[in-house]
Amino acid sequence: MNAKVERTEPASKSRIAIGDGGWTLSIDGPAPTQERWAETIFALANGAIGVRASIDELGGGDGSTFLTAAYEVSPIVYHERFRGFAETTDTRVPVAEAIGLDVAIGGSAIDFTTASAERTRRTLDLRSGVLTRETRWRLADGRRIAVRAERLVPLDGTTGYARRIAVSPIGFAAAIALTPRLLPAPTAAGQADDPRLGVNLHAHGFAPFGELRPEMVVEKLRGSGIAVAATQAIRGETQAQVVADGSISIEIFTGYAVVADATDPNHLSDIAAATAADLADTGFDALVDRQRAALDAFWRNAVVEIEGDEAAQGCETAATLRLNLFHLFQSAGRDGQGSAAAKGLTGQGYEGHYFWDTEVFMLPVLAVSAPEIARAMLAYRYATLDAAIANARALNHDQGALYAWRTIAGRECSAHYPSGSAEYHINAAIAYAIGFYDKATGDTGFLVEMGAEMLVQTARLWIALGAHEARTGQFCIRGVTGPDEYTALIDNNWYTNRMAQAHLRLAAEVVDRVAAAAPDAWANTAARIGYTPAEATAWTAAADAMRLPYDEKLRIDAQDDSFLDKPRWDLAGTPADKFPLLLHYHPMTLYRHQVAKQADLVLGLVLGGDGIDRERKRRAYDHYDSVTAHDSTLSACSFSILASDVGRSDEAWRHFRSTAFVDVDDLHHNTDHGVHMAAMAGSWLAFAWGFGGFRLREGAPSFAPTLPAAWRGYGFAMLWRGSRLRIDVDAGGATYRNLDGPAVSFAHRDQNITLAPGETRRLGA
Ligand code: IFM
Repeated sequence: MNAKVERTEPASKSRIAIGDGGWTLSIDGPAPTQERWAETIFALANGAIGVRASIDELGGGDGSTFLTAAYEVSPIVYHERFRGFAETTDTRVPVAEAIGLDVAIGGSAIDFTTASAERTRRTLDLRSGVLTRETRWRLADGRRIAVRAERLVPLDGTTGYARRIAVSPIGFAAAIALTPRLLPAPTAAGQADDPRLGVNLHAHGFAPFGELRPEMVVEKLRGSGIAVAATQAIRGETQAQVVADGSISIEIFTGYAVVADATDPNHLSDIAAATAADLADTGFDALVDRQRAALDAFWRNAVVEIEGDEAAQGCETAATLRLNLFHLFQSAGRDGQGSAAAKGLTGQGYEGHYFWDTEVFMLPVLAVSAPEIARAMLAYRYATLDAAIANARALNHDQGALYAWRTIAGRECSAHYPSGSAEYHINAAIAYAIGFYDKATGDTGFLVEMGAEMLVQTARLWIALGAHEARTGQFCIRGVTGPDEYTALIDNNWYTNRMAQAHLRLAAEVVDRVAAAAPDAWANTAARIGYTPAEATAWTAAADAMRLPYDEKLRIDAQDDSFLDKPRWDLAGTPADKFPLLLHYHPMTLYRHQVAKQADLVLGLVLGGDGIDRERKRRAYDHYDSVTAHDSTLSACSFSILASDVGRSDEAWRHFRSTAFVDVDDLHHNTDHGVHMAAMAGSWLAFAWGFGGFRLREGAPSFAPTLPAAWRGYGFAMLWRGSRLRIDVDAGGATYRNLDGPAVSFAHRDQNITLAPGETRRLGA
């Protein structure tokens, strides 16, 4: 075990209080230094817009609002630019701020920066999706007012949000006026010394677009040409004579419009105004009802129940897992034009980019809880397939597609290719997600329309990149970087090769299946992309001969051809303040050592561990745990899942908590940049895949549940090909229920089970 670097110390001491049986979460305060953390944790989104939980009265000007479709494109400035380097980067920048509220009492505007918040409580209700904040202010003149602000972002993907704000003078009567504030977009955060944040946009960013108009902000990004308009509609009287302890309440509806290559600012304003007006016509209460219905549907599939002893705070864990799922559900794109970014829509971290996180960690969770969203995420990748083909050509591959390591619009945005463009495993991640989605939904229509073509183009890349070695005949993939970003440009990364192997087999299988299911459609696609059956033969041959390095001396699978020969980094002797290593050591220093940033081989054994016996996995687990810094939040969940698999239950629990509480406890000290979506999704994977032992075996679900010592029982559910399967685990065994939908088949350990609609089966431990 590598306790020295384990993230268990919360940076945030302001704990979250749980209510309503684990369905509401509240933050009191917090201390001013934790304000950015609280804003992130309770950010609301709907895949098209994200709004941080900023305080309305203080609000505006610090980057609270993001739109999926609003991103800047700016040049990457290199001192030495070589051929094929990424030329520009996309940056999701904060847009015009409508979050602020001016309050005037007796005609004088209140300056809330001189007031003190005696009490602030934010409460997020996971069933209604409403964030409520109550603040009691002591004003500079000693009088007190109470503010209650409710907020929701409609989950249907509207580019807008709704608020209801009530202000009460405590113990005095007064004329009160409320004026919603609307500010131009603030400047995006610069990168400084932390590569996990944004870039310096220099001369880029928003500029006014069209004539200035009251109550409307219209701006255009100088680089991308994307324009954004924002406006508000109000319901209720904005001024009133309020009796002592009475209140004035208004509803504010903010609408945005975002248009690429806009030429007419008035058109943009009209769209924003219509969005705000639509929301206002519906009204806050009706929006809450709709929101509740959308969330009810999600929670029916995304069940998390934990029966825990008090010491383990079972309820707290369940609520945290639900919060993580809530973020995942609300952040993912619904329209096929965007997906789920590493930070969702909650902050400026990683420039709002999409990485492999989306397909390996997030999508499998949504495929079994909100499959229509998973489909939309794959549709986004399909929409950027041409950019992936262009990217492959830029890297001198004469066939196939290589998805960008990090991107918004599809172009490669990574300026540091050793831990960027060299991470070819992103192609396998997308293929894996297609395969998982297909198995979970049986949506052959998706394969016909998009999936098969994506698989073909991405499979071709492995053939362009790798080769059968003359001496051994093995298919080798050289000069790539695996998930571990402290080891770069190596040969035969086990994870990459294993995933590529599965990818090549999947592509061959899907092409056959689609050709049989939709011969005409497939004939058209095949002709358009120049596919020939000889390609599938080559894919299968490459998969069969794939090199998967193994160390005979240590009797473990090797991360790559050279990793195990390098000197080990002294993790235990590295001072705690030198983590994450990436902020303190030159990358080349790290590359020369046997030290992993994150799960690499271990993730390979989770996703591609079929046919590898438990003892061999256990030896690998022990070795790689001892050389992993866990400097990426993507690491802990894979370690937890493999630890469960190999019977290291204490370790499974420890890593589970590191992934589950990553943002709630700010374990990596940067939740203010945005939540860690992969780790949040990973917490459910560590729960259902780890403790529940879920895996795909020959295309069907299989479970091997274990019970963490701290709990009396737990339950989860998944949608599988239209059936809602619920699994409850306790010390005596597991109960499986087919809650609704057709008969469903799965394995419980080695036993094959089919449950008829409505059937329940209890199976021993
Ligand atoms: O995709 C990850 C990568 O694996 C590690 N660095 C952060 C990226 C975004 O989460």
